Amino acid sequence: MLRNAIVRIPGDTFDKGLTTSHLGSPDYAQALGQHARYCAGLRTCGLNLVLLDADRRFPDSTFVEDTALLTERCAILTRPGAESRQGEVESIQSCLSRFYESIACIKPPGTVDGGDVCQAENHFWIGISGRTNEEGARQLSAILAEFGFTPVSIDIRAIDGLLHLKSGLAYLGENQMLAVSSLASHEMLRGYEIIRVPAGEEYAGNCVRVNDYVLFAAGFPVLEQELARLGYSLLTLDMSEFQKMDGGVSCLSLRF
Ligand code: CIR
Repeated sequence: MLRNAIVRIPGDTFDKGLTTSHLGSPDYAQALGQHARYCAGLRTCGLNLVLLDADRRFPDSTFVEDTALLTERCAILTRPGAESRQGEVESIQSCLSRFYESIACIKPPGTVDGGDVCQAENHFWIGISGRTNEEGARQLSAILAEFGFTPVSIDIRAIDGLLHLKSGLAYLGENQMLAVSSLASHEMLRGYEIIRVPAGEEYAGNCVRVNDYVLFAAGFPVLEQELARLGYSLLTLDMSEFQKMDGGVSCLSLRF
């Protein structure tokens, strides 16, 4: 059962963040509205929110997921792979000290983005990507193993279109994994029931199960209907302005 989420309001420099999407510049007022509705969605899932102020020094800082990994047994501060994002971690650290007695951290030269870490119960997949390097994955695995989890790394650098592992992979609970086609047949998913993201709806593969609901990006009707048919209760959110900055539903919060 998840109880809390940390979120950060986008700053007015949001459009200066990193992106590869070629979808145009985000509209700030619209992004604020979408963020507020995202927060309302988390509350509907039963979470208490820690709402951090906008930090205009860091354009990507609304994507808080990348700055930490929070589990029921431990908290780990990451070290984001993009240099422009490394300063985001400091304020997350002070926020986490309210919830966790001891906090581990990824040390140089390791880098990890939280978006590369996918948890299914006691198991973790760590994507080695353009952001998370082998040393970061090694450090993170060692910490997770110490707390009794089973971590494995998967190299996604050769897979087109995946910024992070969770750009194309989500654990929905009850042994069901949602995966884009480039990951769906991977041997690391053996033993799981795979729901394939339909071609053309890859962006919606980044969704997130929060207690009784799945937060899901609006505008991807085939996958939306399939998940509804499987019995999931979807909270559908307009994410257009975050998509322009390569961010998905999971990226906007740290849930624990
Ligand atoms: C970045 O490139 O770092 C941000 N513009 C988007 C981060 C998205 N985060 C995520 O997928 N976990």
